[in-house]
Amino acid sequence: MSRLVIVANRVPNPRERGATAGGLAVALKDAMSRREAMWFGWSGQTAEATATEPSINTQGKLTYATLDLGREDYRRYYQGFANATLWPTLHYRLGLALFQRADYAGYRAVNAAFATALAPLLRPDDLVWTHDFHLFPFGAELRRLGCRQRQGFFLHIPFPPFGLFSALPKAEELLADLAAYDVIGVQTEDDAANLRGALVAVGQAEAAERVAAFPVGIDAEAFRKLAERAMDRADTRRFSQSLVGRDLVIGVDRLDYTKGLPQRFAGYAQLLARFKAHHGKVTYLQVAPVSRGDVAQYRSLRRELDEWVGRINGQHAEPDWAPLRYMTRAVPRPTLAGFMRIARVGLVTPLRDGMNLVAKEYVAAQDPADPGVLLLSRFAGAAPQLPGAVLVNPLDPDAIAEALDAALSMPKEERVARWEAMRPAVWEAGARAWGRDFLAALEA
Ligand code: ADQ
Repeated sequence: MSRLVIVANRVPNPRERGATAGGLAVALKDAMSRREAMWFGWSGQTAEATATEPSINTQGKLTYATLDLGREDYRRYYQGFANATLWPTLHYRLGLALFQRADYAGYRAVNAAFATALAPLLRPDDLVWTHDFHLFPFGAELRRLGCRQRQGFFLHIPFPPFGLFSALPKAEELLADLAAYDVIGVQTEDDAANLRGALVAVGQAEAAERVAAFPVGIDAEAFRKLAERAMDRADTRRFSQSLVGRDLVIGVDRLDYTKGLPQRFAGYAQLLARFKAHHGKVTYLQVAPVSRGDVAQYRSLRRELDEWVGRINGQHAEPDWAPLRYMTRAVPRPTLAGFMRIARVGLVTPLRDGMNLVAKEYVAAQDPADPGVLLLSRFAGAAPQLPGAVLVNPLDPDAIAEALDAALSMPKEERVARWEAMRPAVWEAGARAWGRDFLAALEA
């Protein structure tokens, strides 16, 4: 079996165990545990200048090869072009996208520097699998250095229609770079159609034929066990007791403007204002660890959410009941799994999301005999895969309130039927199937 080389912006630190917020690390674990593998990318550290030689750390069959980023490169490539230009654009939020040529130059320079650092470590029959929007040009940079290995690319976030993407200066260059990859994977059929359309529009019809959808899944059985075992944990029991019989609604997201949190809070406020039956009977816990806290839009979102929390609790709380509990810390996975199992409603309302693994984790965590209801944005990549979810338009707080009312009042029979309808997709289209299918396409 040939070695698998995973290239991603961020390589997890093998010495750091415990809570990681971020879908990529979760989804790749399985693909890498099965063969000899190397994980190459940024160390997460900054230095005076971007390193030219990776530091190498081998643990059994897995080698970590990481580079520190220079501070200026970090600002231009990571904070700038990746997070302030591509992230909003690919999530259909052109109004939030900032474009600066110097950022784009930094983005290209880091992609080139990464390729120069990886090339000497490659063996002729390696499979190189590059991930996500940070690294569109990476494959083309490797080709420029004469690397002939099979190369795959997977985009974890949405790809919008060409009319929107083409507003991005340098859109054509980025699309042309994708032609270097032998397989180009995206999450959904909609993303695939959009990306094919864009490639055809810029004269890359041949590359368009290499685009296919590979929806990311989770290790559902492992998450189910985690959730079941969590019922015996002290933190789960303490939390459960603190609810004193009230129904729990749970939200778990990185604190990001794509996740629809202000609209979600507005929807919950509408529920409390319009559906008095739930007054004093429901608790909503939102866990939203701060992410990209050094990017301006994320700081203003955080302030906006702080205000919402104060307003909702200020208006609706009773001395012995706070309708909304809000945490901006990461929570360890076992604790999170237990909280999801206790929750009567999983509230997952991103404005756009490549896939959204939290939706699948919520389904996996449920007790089959008495499952909760998944309330899901129709704009999450997971929506077409989860037919038992209650689908909502995440931009419409009234609709969120009505869906919450319906979910909280739903009889057990319907909850069980809906959960059963989602079980096959969550278990069978899991993390393992995703890695296997993508690698099979890459090896073909
Ligand atoms: P993310 O935008 O990070 O991922 P998501 O798919 O929901 O979103 O994955 C987040 C992961 O981090 C989940 O496993 C979740 O449990 C965990 N997590 C979230 N909040 C947490 C918290 N407070 N504490 C601890 N863990 C937390 C990107 C794309 C997604 C795509 C994934 C995978 O944006 O659309 O599904 O990659 O491809």
